[in-house]
Amino acid sequence: MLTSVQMAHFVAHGSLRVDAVVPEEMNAEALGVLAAGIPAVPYGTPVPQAYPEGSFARRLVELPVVAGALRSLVGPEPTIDHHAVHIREPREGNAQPLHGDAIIDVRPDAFDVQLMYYPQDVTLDMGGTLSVPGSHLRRTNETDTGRYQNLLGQTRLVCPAGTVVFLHHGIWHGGRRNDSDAVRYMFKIRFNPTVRQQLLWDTADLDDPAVAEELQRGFPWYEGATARLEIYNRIKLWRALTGDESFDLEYWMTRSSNRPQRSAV
Ligand SMILES: O=C(O)CCC(=O)C(=O)O
Ligand SMILES: [Fe+2]
Repeated sequence: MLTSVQMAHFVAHGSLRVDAVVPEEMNAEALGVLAAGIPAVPYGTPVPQAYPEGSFARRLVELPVVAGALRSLVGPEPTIDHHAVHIREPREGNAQPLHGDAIIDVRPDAFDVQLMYYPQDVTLDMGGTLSVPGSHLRRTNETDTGRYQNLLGQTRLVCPAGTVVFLHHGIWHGGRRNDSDAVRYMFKIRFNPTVRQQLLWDTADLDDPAVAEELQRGFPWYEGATARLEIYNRIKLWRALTGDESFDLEYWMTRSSNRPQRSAV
């Protein structure tokens, strides 16, 4: 299970990365499995139906660290929205534009999680997935951000084999250009929650001051003032995740939601 500090990290960054969590034998197996392709399933298919017992994908999502993170973020029995094997071809000469996946989405208090699994070591020239930390709560629609070429603080994934990244569905991201001679594989699964996303993680450290520190993290591409709205959005999401309607950072939301109804006359 994730801790509250890790959840706060996810709420601030829009992602959580776990390096080399998938064992070597599975990574070796994955290259063949992903090259052959994993057939699509209908939207909303429960995990046991989408991935039969013993299948590669089922074993992947049942690895204890992966299962614990999913359970913490989307809860038990999520359904598969869709999945896809994403390949960046060797020296293919182009990158994907920056985008959010399938978003025309206005939910402030619930989110889908996208798992991205990399079976190989991904080096800087292999077209790792670029993402923009802290972009997930800033509403844009699909590829409307595609005109942005580079943002300060963006990360281009470089990782050891077996790395899994969990992403909020709103994160701005895109596959980069593969300048290497190797095919780059990534397997993505989007999960839809089927329960309220509230207190699903290991909450023992809920009052740890590191939670508020994580939630207030700034990113270099943010504007001076609008950046504060991102913190505001995170307060809203943290309230939904914890059920604590009085949670605040520096009194911001308490002040701006103050609409007294008591009449003085
Ligand atoms: O290949 C990648 O690294 C990202 C792929 C992706 O984001 C997509 O196709 O939606
Ligand atoms: Fe994408």
